[in-house]
Amino acid sequence: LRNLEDLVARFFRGDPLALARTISSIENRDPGARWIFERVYPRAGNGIRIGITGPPGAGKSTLVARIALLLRAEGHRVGIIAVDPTSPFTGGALLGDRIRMNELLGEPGIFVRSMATRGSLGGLSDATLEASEAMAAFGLDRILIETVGVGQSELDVAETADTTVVVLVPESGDVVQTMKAGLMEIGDVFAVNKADREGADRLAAEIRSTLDLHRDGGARRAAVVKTIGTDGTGVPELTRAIREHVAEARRSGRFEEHREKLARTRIQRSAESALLRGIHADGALLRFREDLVGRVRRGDLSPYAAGEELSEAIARSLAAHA
Ligand SMILES: Nc1nc2c(ncn2[C@@H]2O[C@H](COP(=O)(O)OP(=O)(O)O)[C@@H](O)[C@H]2O)c(=O)[nH]1
Ligand SMILES: [Mg+2]
Repeated sequence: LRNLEDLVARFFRGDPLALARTISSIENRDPGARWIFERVYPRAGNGIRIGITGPPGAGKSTLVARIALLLRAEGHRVGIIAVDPTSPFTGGALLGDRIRMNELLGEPGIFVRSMATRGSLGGLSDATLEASEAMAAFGLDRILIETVGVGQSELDVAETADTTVVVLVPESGDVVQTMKAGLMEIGDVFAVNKADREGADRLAAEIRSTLDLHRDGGARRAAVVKTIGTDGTGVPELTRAIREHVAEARRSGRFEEHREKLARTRIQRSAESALLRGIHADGALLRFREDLVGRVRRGDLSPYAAGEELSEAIARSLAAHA
């Protein structure tokens, strides 16, 4: 505990090594991680999370690096989390462009971290969200979270980010494929990157008309911005679109609504897993569950009715212990 207290003290004194240690302990699910998180969470409110998702190779990392430098120039302190299941953190290689990455790593006020999705259900892990909260508590007020838009991870990034940027490129296919991948619904801002290549104008127009088609009532259409990550063209406009989305969400109350929804989900999941742990620690409940398994297998009871019986037994057990 002395070591943990020392770590937290260094963390709040602004020592970046303490932030790195904290994130590692969160990622490894160290025994002390929860203790640290309890101290960190109350101060995590001021970090805005910006999710950047899209297919591999679309230029997410390149854009993240550019956005980070712009935000830094505006006076923000920036955290970057790269969630990349394929490449481990290998210094310069992570952001594709070594020079730019080194530029970021040398920049005070920018903190870069990569994380694996290891152990999660293919989505953005709880650890990623907690790491972003540690960064916020550390005083990083803009946190960019890059995730590869495959599987479920893009849905999770939309759940946890305040603003979601979907990065598409002319060669990543048409809007129909993008919709199938679930990316159209989650984008608050769309970047049509590699605008130096043929087809960018057409893709941007297609995205705009698809968004118009699916827009309800007076809702604002998501911004669609053409960018060239490699030379920075369009990145100021992209950064502005992100800022405007955050401001608009704050005005309309959707920002708070979204964060409340996330809090509700986390509380619910935490309570569910505590209850599950409770069952596994309770021999009588486990025996009752095995008895239910037998009855379900014999066809005496449906699995749903058995689930109801088990939950009633849990409730009785909780009441008895209260
Ligand atoms: N032609 C072109 N190449 C780009 C652009 N943006 C990024 N790239 C290149 O695309 C490749 C993949 O970029 P990266 O940022 O690693 O993509 P990520 O997998 O989405 O993170 C790299 O070689 C980049 O230099 C762009 O606007 N135009
Ligand atoms: Mg990348």
